[in-house]
Amino acid sequence: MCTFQLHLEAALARRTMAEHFHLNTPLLETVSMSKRVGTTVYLKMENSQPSGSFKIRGIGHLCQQLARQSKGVVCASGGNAGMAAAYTARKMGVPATIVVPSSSPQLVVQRLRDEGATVKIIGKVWDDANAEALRLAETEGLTFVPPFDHPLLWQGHASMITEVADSLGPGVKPGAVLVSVGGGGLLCGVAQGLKDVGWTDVPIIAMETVGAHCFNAAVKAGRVVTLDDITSEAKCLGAKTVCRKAFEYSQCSELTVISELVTDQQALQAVETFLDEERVLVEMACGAALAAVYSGFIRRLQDEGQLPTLLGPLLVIVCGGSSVDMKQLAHLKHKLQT
Ligand code: PLV
Repeated sequence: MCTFQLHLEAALARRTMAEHFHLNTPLLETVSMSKRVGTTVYLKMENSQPSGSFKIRGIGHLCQQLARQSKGVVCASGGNAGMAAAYTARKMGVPATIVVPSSSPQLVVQRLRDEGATVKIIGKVWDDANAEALRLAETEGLTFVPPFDHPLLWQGHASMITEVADSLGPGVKPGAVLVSVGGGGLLCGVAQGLKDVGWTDVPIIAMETVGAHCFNAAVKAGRVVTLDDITSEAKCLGAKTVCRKAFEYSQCSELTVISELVTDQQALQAVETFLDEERVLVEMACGAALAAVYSGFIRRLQDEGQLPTLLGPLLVIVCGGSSVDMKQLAHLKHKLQT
């Protein structure tokens, strides 16, 4: 390739980077969580992204690559992937159709409409909505935006780890990374990010709620399996089948992935504690990861020898989520008490 072409490629790459839709989010040290775990805990505040969650990283990146000439995008979502797709589409001047299951709260539907999306409510769980999104992509010629299963999404999500490496500076490395798992896109992005920055020895703790535990079920079965139903209230973790790449990461010797479950009550309690102590409201999908700290799982993993007693800084991906407000929080509290 000639020098001119190389310069052109580099300039184009820089332009693509400069045009990304996500923000470089803050990395905050939390004293109250650090006290609980006995090591410094850092929060990667993905809740502060436009559209309310980390999803904008991968979906923004994917849409830039695939939807520039699109007549419209279609995305099936528990809520947050849809929010990211609707936001990105609005910025790109492309129409967005978001298909959500009936289990998504009304406030999500309203927020999607506020973003300018056409919202369709189809089926009971995300998998039903996804079948409709695939059908619409096919029949209407729309660009299909998958919420978790695509290499471009993982590449986009990986940027959060690169940012963490920049924020921590040379010579500082996390002792472990804590993430929530729905369909496994965040897990794949974090795994890729760890590889990108040479942190493959940093274990990933993958958290799900009981009743939305497709990754844990796959790890236990030794193969990708499909759950019969989603019974957890953490609806944004509610994919019945985890993506193959996430399962492969759990099996590969290059990385350590520890899969753990919490109850809905623990995830909700974590949301409340996080609100009280960090003054930030996130949804239960994110609470699943936070519960690993608040419910003592990290300490237990240390006691069991799965994590070192002298653990380096714990990195918590605060994945965020828009499917929550005070009314929804009260509703969930009431539902999970009875
Ligand atoms: N939510 C997806 C999949 O739902 C969605 O459509 O929005 N934290 C939050 C706040 C999320 O919204 C999600 C995924 C996750 C964590 C898990 O990410 P994943 O799916 O990449 O593992 C069915």
